[in-house]
Amino acid sequence: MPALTRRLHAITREVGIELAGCELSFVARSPIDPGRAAAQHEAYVECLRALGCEVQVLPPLPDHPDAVFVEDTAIVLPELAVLTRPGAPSRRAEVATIAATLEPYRRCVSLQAPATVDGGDVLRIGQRIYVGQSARSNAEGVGQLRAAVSAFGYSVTAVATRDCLHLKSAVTQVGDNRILINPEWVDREAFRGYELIEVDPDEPHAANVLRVGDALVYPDNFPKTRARLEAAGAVVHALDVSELQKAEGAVTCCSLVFEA
Ligand code: CIR
Repeated sequence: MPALTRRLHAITREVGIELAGCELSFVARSPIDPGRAAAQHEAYVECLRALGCEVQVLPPLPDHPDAVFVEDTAIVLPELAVLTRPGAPSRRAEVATIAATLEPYRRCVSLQAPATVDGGDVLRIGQRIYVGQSARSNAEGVGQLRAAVSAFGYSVTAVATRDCLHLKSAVTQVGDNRILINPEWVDREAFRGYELIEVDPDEPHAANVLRVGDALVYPDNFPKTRARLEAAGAVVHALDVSELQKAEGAVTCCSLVFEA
């Protein structure tokens, strides 16, 4: 029998000129150079391509400074895509263009008011889906997401977060049964059964990793936590995303990666 080949598709969106007008919650506003951010984003796209993704790059969305952070607009599962209702009202109009982009690949269902969910709050590990109860994602959002996906065998669990924007600011998957976590921002107990790697205490923002296949795409400004990942055998592709970090973005938020 021929081996099955996994074709990974990644949806991204170019950085808009208005990035400096982004939403900010836990990061102090500082000057953002959109040209520099765009160059960093291009390197990110190239990294995804080098890791085997077919990358679709959408044009910037005028009047939507945060639209580069496409992760927040959808949860893409093998069986369907759930279009979110982002917690920040300024971001809700981003969803329609992502819906149109996803429709060739997945049946799409939409969360409805009063539900709010940001994709950054949704961590899927196999059939388990964890949803951060942050300022962006509410209990109604958890309920509607559960109703949409439980028929496919997924469990959906709400997880409290603190002092950070999203659940995936605090914890991401870095191996089949391994996660990287900042225990100051989310309780370890919520992830019992997984092997935990903790961020270095000097690098609280270091828990956000994008896993593509077995490779990890990772900001280049967390060397101490990176050393912990590499000591555990991880292959890390480090990128300068410093300008996107000023907009409270990181590496998972700039793409929707799924099997096409
Ligand atoms: C926001 O506050 O919505 C954006 N400035 C940053 C969103 C980052 N999204 C993510 O990490 N999933």
